[in-house]
Amino acid sequence: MLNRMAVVLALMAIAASASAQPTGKIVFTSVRNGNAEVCVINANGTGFENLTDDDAYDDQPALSPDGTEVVFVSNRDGNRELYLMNIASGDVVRLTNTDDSEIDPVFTNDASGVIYTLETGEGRDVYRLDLVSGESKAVYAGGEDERMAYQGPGGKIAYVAAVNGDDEIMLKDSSGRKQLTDSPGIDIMPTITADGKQVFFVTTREGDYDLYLMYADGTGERPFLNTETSEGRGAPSPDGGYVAVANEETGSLDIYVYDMDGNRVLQLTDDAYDNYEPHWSK
Ligand SMILES: [Ca+2]
Ligand SMILES: [Ca+2]
Ligand SMILES: [Ca+2]
Ligand SMILES: [Ca+2]
Repeated sequence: MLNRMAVVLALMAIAASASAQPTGKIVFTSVRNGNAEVCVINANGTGFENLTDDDAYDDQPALSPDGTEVVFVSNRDGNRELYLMNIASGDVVRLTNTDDSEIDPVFTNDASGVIYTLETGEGRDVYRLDLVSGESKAVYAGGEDERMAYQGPGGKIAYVAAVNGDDEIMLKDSSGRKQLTDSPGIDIMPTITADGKQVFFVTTREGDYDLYLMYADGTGERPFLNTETSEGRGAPSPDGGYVAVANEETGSLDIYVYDMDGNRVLQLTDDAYDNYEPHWSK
C-alpha cells in the first residue's frame, strides 16, 4: 500500500513538472572553437541547432514574435551588419550595408521592423529599420550613447542612455521618456516582461554583473540573480512565467531557466563553450 502510494505520488510529481515545462524556443550566442555562432534550442532543453556554423562572428540573435525568423549581427561581409534568417529554410538576407556597426537588433512587436543600435565614430544611437521599405530612421539619438533597445508590449521600449555620463535604464511609452534607474555604475541590457509590468536589467551596483528586476515605473529595484560570477541579460518568456539568463558559475557561460520567483527550473546548455545572450520567443 505504501509502495503504491509512493508510486502514485511520484507520478503526480512528474505530471506536475511536465505541465510546468517552459515552452517556445531560445536563440543565443555560442562561442564554439573560437568562433561565435547563432544557436537555437527549445525552451525545454531539446532540439539544439547551430544555425550559422561558419568562420564569421555571428552573435546577438533575436527571434521574431512568431518564432520563425531570427535577426542577428555578423561580420561575414567585412564589418558588422544585421542579417535575417528564416529558421526552417536557413535562408539568410542581409538587412544593412554600411561602413559603421549595426548591433543589438530586436524585432518590433508587429514584426514590421527591427530596432537596433548604430555605432559610428561619433557614438551610438538607436535606429528602427522598416522591413517593408528597407529604410532606417533614428529613434533615440540624443547624444547620450543610446543603445540596447528592447520592445515590450503596448509600445513600451526600454533602452540604455548614458545620462550625465553614467549608464541608466530608460523607458519610452505613450506618456514619454522616463529614467528608471539612477545608480552609480553600469545599468544595461533591459528587457521587459510579457505583461509589460516589469523590467529586467544588468547592473554593477554591487560590484560584479548581476541581474536585477524592477517595476516598469522604476520602483521596486531588487536583485533577481546575483551570484559572485557575471550574470547576463535576462530573456523573459512569452508566457510570462520564466526568464532565461547566462552566468559563469561552471567556469564557462551557460544558460539557465528560472521561474519568476527565482527558482532554477533547468540548465539549457552544459558544455565547455561560452553560451550567452539568450532571446526567447514562441
Ligand atoms: Ca560563425
Ligand atoms: Ca555595417
Ligand atoms: Ca547607472
Ligand atoms: Ca553576479
